[in-house]
Amino acid sequence: MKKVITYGTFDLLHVGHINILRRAKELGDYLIVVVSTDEFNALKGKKAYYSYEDRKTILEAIKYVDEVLPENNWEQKIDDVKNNNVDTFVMGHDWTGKFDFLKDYCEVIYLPRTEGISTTKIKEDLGIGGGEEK
Ligand code: C2G
Repeated sequence: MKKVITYGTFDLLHVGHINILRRAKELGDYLIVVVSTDEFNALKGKKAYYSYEDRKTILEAIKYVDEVLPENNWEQKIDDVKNNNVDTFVMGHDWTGKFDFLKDYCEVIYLPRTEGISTTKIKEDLGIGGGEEK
């Protein structure tokens, strides 16, 4: 069974998130999504609208997603890959190069982002104030 892993905040779920989750799942048989806790988001300078628990519940309802784990820090990726026997790591190309250190442990693939949508854009368009989110 080919296992794929990806990371993110996945706040205010939108089609850009769905596109990368679908494409990540297409690369294997089992997709693990490691979603940022509220505490880790604070480290990322982000404040998600939905709590970690709600973002986890929403992700678990997506047919492409097989398992959701918490992302607590920047340092856990190697352990996550090893402990879950992951074959492929996937992120949007805004992260290109940033996780190449994982190439010693698994395949690393950066996929094009979906243009024209982001959590920040949603907040700004709604006049909620975007700012820190991509
Ligand atoms: N994404 C995308 N297209 C968009 C918006 C987001 O493909 N229009 C992708 C991002 O590239 C990322 C994933 O969706 O791979 C989740 O995006 P975010 O929730 O913004 O996650 P991020 O803040 O990039 O956190 O350790 C890694 C971090 O947790 C990644």
